[in-house]
Amino acid sequence: VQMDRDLRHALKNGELFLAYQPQIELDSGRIIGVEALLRWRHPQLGLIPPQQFIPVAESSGLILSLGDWVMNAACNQIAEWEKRGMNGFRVAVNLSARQFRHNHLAESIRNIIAEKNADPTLLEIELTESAMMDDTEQASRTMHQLKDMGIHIAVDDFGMGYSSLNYLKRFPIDSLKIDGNFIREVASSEDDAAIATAIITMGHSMQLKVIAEGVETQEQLGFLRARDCDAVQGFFMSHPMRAEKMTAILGVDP
Ligand code: G
Ligand code: G
Ligand code: MN
Ligand code: NA
Repeated sequence: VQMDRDLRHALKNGELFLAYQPQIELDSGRIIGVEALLRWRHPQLGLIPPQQFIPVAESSGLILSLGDWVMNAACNQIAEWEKRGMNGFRVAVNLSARQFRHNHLAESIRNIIAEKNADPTLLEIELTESAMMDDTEQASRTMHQLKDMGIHIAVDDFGMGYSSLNYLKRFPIDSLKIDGNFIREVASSEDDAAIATAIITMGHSMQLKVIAEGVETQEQLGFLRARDCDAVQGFFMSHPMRAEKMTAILGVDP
C-alpha cells in the first residue's frame, strides 16, 4: 500500500525515467535499437528495481498509468532521435500481461504516437509468451491492430513460458528474444547450447529475427555469432543508460 502510494506520487513528481540498453546487430556491428527499461529513483530509498515495483503496480492497476507514462516517454524519445537523423533506430517497450489485455491498448498507443509525432515503425512492443497465450483470440486481435499501425512485435523471455508453435506462426510476430537464462551457460552447457541453437534455427525458418539477451561474455557472443543469431543485448556490450548518454554514444547532435 505504501509503495503504491509512493509510486503514484513518483509518477507526478518526475521520479521515473527510462534507461536504454543497446541492441547490436551481429552482421554489421551497428546499434540497431534499444530496449527501454523503467527506472524509479525514490527520494529516500534510492533506485528501486522494477522487479519490486512493477508487480505492485500490476496488482493495484497503476500499471496502466505507468504504462502510459512509459509509452509517452519512449515515443518522445523516438521522435527526438528521429529528428537528429537516426534512421531506423528502434525503441522497444515492455508491456506486462495486464497492459496487453487492456481493451483500449492499441487506441491508446495510436494516440500517443500521433501526439508525439513518432514513426510507429520505430516502436517495438515486447510481450512475454504468457501474455500472448492467455487469451489467444484477444491477443491476436490486439497484435494485428498494432502490426497494422506498423509497430514491431517481439516475444520477450522466449523459451521460459509455454508458447504453442502454432500460435507463434499465426501471430504477427517480428522477432524472438532468447531469454538470458539460456545464454548464461550457453558456452558451457550442452543443453543450453542446444536450446539457444534450436530457437535461432526455428526463428529463422519462420522468418523471425532472433536476438539474445543477457550476453555477458566474449564466449557467449562468439557462440551466438557462430550460430547466426541476428542481434545481441547485454552487459558485455553495454549496460542500460540514460537517453543523453545514449545520444552521445551514437554521435549525433546533442
Ligand atoms: O532492467 P530490468 O531490471 O530493468 O527489468 C526488470 C523487469 O522489469 C524485466 O522483466 C522487464 O521486462 C520489466 N520492465 C522494465 N521496464 C518495464 C516497463 O516499462 N514496463 C513493464 N511492464 N515492464 C518493465
Ligand atoms: O524481462 P526482460 O528481458 O525485459 O528484462 C530485461 C532485464 O535484463 C533488465 O532488468 C535488464 O537490466 C537486465 N539485463 C540486461 N542485460 C543484462 C545482462 O547482460 N545480464 C543480466 N544478468 N541482466 C541483464
Ligand atoms: Mn524485455
Ligand atoms: Na527478457
